[in-house]
Amino acid sequence: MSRTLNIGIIDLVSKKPTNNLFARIMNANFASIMPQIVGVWCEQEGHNVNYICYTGREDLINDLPFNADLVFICAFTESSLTAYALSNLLRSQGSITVLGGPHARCYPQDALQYFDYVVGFTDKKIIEEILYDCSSHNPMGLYLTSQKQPMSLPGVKERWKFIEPTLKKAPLIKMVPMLGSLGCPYTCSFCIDATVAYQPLDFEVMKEDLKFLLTKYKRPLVGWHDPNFGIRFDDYMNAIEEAIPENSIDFIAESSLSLLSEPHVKRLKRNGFGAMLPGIESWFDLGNKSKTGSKVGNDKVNIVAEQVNMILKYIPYIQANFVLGLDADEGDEPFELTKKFVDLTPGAFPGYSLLSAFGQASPLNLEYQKADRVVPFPFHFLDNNHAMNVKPLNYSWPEFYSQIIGLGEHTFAWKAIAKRMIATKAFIPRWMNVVRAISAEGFGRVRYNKQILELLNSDTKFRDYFEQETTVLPKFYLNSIKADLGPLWNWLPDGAVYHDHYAYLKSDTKRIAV
Ligand code: B12
Ligand code: SF4
Repeated sequence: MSRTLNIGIIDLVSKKPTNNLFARIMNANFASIMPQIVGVWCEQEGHNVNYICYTGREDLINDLPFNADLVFICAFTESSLTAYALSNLLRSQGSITVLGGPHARCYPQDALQYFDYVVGFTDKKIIEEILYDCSSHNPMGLYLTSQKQPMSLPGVKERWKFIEPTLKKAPLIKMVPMLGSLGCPYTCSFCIDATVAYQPLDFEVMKEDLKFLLTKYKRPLVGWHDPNFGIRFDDYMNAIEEAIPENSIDFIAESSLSLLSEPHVKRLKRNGFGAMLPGIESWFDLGNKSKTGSKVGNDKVNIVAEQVNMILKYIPYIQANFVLGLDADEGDEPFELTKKFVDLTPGAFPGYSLLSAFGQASPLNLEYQKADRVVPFPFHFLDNNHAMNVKPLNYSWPEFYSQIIGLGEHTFAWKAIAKRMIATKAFIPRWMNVVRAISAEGFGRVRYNKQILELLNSDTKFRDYFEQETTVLPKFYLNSIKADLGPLWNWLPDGAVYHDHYAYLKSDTKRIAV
């Protein structure tokens, strides 16, 4: 029997301290599932686990597990610099560090410089290997990944000891994270799951978990983390209907429009689904996932708006997701059509993401790297909003920023906010829409984008960086990282602000050569 280890697990939901209203209400609800699962697996192997979900409200440095032999950190790319600094600090105290999560999947080549282990697809065997080896790998970490996503994962019941303290930090809404499937049968070229096969997890575990939750909360709220919820729609619904009384749990899920026909939506409503997040993405591309086929432009807007309004008759909260800056977009039309969509569907909240090439997330990113269109913005800004790291094909940078500012102003004008309030009948969805519009996501983002446009027009060095004429990072970005990291800035390893934005292309070329 190997020795008992003290294990620390840090889930970085936030990359910095925050007092933002939306973050205070929601961050604890955005905890990831995998760090909790890793906790369960480590305890099953007889180790002691100290789990921390960092929501931006805690004193992170003070709470760090300094006595840990091994620390797992889960980070999105936006929080990777925070993770790098934490790893450096913890290693200086003698801990071995492991990075998992979206950043590790997208940028393993970079992360290996700062961690002892970096993991991709993770099953229990991978964790057992790390627990067994548990040794320093410096200056280059060890990269471990399974061939595919795990076939089964511990459910809510086993993760409860980590879920409960996390949700105690959520003041109003308490959302339990659940997972029913991995991968996706669709192949949207920009998506991390475009090449990951769809697989449902065990429906029996899911049924047990739903029953268990009813013993914990009077009316639980479940947030499904499935990349595309409801692919095997009838199997899912049958399982929910067999497990719990009708409409006894509230559910939130991300699903594609092609799955949200009226009979499906009626069944979702009967089963307590209160919020859906369908991806529309573009008026000129990706018609398969909205089942609009060859219809594009204005025709697609009309069909999709009608469907979204139909869904809103049954489901009180809809977030319609768009990707801005796709290659299929050109001129004013895509933005004008989105404004029209906002007017036609006043009850829906539009979620805008800037086209982002997250390292090796999808094969399309290779094409962007080959075409030399990737701008090496520091990871800290790669959150789909604070930087677009793919040079737009059909817009100059100022044109593009003018368009997204115009769209933001239209979407978050007081008139639009009022129309959204009137069209949203349920209390929490109505106020959630207002909070989102007036905080960082709405007003804040318009303000931020105006600042970027102003700098693009007035500061030559800033513009040169966007135009790939220099790789010298503008002060604007450097100062912002320093401010966000606070005392952790001193622990950020030298050079970590920069990364090789061709790493995926280089590793792919090497793979082909081998
Ligand atoms: C569910 C989801 C959410 C949920 C839940 C987030 C959460 N904390 O888990 C919500 C809606 C809150 C969300 C928010 C955001 N998301 Co999101 N989200 C997803 C989605 C659809 C599924 C991810 C998932 O849980 N899959 C199931 C898990 C089990 O599988 P997996 O992620 O592949 O993880 C495997 C391995 O990576 C590993 N692993 C994962 N975590 C860990 C942790 C440890 C310690 C270890 C050892 C291993 C490990 O094990 C898993 C099994 O093999 C993905 C897209 C997709 N199709 O995958 C985007 C995705 C992860 N999100 C993304 C982004 C950008 C965001 C936001 C920044 C968007 C925004 N601007 O607000 C925020 C950030 C939120 C935050 N900081 O917590 C990007 C991340 C890219 C990146 N490199 O950072 C993705 C990939 C989508 C995209 N744009 O391409 N998201
Ligand atoms: S439908 Fe969603 S999860 Fe599936 S490939 Fe497209 S974007 Fe990714």
